[in-house]
Amino acid sequence: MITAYGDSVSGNCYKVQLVLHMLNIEHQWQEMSIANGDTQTNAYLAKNPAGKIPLIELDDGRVLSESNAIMGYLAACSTLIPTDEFSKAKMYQWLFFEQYSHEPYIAVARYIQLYLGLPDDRLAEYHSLHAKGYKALSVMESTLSQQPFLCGEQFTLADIALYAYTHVAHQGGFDLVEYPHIRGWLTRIAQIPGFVAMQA
Ligand SMILES: N[C@@H](CCC(=O)N[C@@H](CS)C(=O)NCC(=O)O)C(=O)O
Repeated sequence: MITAYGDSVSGNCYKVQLVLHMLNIEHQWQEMSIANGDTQTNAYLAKNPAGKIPLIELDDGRVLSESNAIMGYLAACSTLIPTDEFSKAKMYQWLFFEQYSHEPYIAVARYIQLYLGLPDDRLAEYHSLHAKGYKALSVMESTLSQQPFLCGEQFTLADIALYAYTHVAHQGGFDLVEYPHIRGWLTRIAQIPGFVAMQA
């Protein structure tokens, strides 16, 4: 049995939760509170010295961190990973894009607004994150104007990775009104069997 450590309101943890549910993988969910310091205890740091969630632990004690690596492990041999080598590389293209060009802006703006309540000393940073976050959304919008999912016709881990923070981008002050293809894509993903909503 896999144990998944995560905070249900974190997008990175939600990616793992979506894969576990969409693939119907038996697991235990260990709810963690970053605010209460659960990621910084000695016991947790022994599992992940980086002090970050999500993390999964296998029966034999092996642990794996980094949301996109965890998804890759859980989804191995499933239809969430394309078999064609080029499509698989496209999926990785989007996973790296998510970590470098999307999450650092959209997730951090959400953190400053939702968790910190927009403190004055982070307002300038918050606004600079918007310019870069909207750029990432434009890249997605352009692709999704031509195909139903990020890698084409097939729903893959790329869609799950980018769904996680895009669907709550408004909580970071992003308005998707000018991104109709992203909005259509969000609706399509919410209809996929096994989909579970992020905990409010
Ligand atoms: N690149 C990592 C990011 C993990 C990460 O930053 N997790 C946050 C929650 S979304 C965390 O654990 N923060 C706790 C902390 O920094 O103390 C991933 O994709 O898993």
